[in-house]
Amino acid sequence: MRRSSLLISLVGALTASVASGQNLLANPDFDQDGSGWELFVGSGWSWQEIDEGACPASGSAQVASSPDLGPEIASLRQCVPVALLPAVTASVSYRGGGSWNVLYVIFHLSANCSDASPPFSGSDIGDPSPGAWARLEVPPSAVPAGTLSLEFRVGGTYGDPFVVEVDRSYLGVAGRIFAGDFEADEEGSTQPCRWSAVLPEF
Ligand SMILES: [Ca+2]
Repeated sequence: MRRSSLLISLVGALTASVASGQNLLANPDFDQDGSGWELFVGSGWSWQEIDEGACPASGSAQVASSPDLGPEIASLRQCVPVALLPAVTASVSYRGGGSWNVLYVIFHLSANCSDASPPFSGSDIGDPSPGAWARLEVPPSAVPAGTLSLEFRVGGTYGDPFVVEVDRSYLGVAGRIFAGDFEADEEGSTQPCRWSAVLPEF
């Protein structure tokens, strides 16, 4: 086997564990709690029984802002250890928010998103959406060599205190395929809340 063919085979084998439409985030739909997520900047955050698609078996997160070197900022994040990903894309739904709201995917050379000055892969910025859910979409970006973790960070900024709600997050190699999973309520009963929806990405 030629060296280039061997290298391609090895890379293929090491990335084969991540399907192209697989969501790499834990608890991306906030179905029953806020596990897997942490506050980055803000006065606090909580899980709430309000779902972006009114699914009774799922909820969302609510993040309250706090002053950060001047403006009010609210930001929720999740760190995902990765290896040898060729590219990544991300999206999330939000409601409310500040004067501008943003989704970042941040590359880290450490495995726990602890780099002091990591390069930003990409971002999407949205206006305040007080009455309806809106969506932020980060286009596919190549993952630099040496990246060991990805930080998914969503939030907003405003001059006055504000609250932003977050739901239906996605981080993957290719675009999102399904609008949701089979959400399960507290009794374990699954509810296919979004399987009749038409996906706007297609
Ligand atoms: Ca949800």
